[in-house]
Amino acid sequence: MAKGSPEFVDGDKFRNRVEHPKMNPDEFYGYLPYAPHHLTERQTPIKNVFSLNHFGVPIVDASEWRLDIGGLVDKPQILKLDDVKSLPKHAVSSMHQCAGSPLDPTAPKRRISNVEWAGAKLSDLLREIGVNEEAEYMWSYGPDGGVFSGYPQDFYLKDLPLTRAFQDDVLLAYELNGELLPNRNGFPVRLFVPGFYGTNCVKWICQMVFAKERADSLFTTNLYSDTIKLPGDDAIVSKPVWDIAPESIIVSPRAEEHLEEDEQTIWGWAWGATEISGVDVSTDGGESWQPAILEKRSGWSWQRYEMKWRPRAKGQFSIISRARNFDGHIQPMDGSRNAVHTLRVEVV
Ligand SMILES: Nc1nc2c(c(=O)[nH]1)N[C@H]1C(S)=C(S)[C@@H](COP(=O)(O)O)O[C@H]1N2
Ligand SMILES: [Mo]
Repeated sequence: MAKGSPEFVDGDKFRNRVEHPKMNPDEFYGYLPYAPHHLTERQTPIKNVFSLNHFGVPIVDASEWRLDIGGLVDKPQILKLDDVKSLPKHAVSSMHQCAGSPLDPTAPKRRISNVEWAGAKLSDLLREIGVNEEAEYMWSYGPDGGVFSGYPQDFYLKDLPLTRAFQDDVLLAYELNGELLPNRNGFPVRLFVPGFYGTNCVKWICQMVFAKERADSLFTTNLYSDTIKLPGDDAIVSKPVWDIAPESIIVSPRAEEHLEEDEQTIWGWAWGATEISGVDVSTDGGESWQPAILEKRSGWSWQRYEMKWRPRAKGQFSIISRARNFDGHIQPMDGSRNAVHTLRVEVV
């Protein structure tokens, strides 16, 4: 029996197994329709919102969609779409970011969008179902299965600490930028956890289980689990890929752009699980840095920064942006998913 398959968990936690929906496509599907210089708008239009699907895209009929809730709760139940829509509707504008390939977790991929999600607050539902005190985690299941990197899986399973799940900005979202979710973004209902990497935001969510322990499955404790070494300690510990690390991109100029020798505006976006406190920009490949002007964070949205720059000569320049947060965490130069964004331009 494969870990991460529903049989791996107590049978009585799974009263109503959802059949696998049909998938189109029925294999890994990445939709990455932009380059950094296209991200000029504060709200990313749906056509430019990236999408990542380990097994493909389930096509779920809204009238047949069910959310089976069980485990350590007072009132296990099966919800329909109308039940979710009958809860007060709440919108959250937020950064949305993929953590990158779980097979190459230190490679920066810059799969990002800044969008508005709307739906029910998960916390409203959690209060209604009466989550028991001993529960520590919420396991979320997507109905999509298949083979990922050689591992067969029946479901896409993730877990969330309940301390996070109870915060009232976590959504069972059914709208993206004011429209119904596109299939690839989780129609009809997906989880959205602002400040957590996209991998945690289970799409087409069909089952939630409340448990004392973490879910031991392919996408929880195997993949999307960073190994880190604590300072002054030889032990290697693993850390789930939850909070988004501080990061920034350069929107303008674009890579390989030819610039005039007069004043330029270098600008872009910065974000993280907590507010970004500063962005520094280098125009000489990291030898020197100047602070950019940075707006304050509003909600969970990305923050715009800009810096004026007057090139003093013709030739090639390497531009880098580097964000940091109030805890002093700063983007590394390389070797990490949130490594700095660097590009070259030519002053002519
Ligand atoms: N059920 C399910 N949920 C999923 C995934 C998936 O493959 N299956 N991919 C995750 C990953 S890795 C990311 S980055 C986000 C992408 O969300 P989006 O396609 O709406 O941008 O969905 C997450 N939720
Ligand atoms: Mo992702």
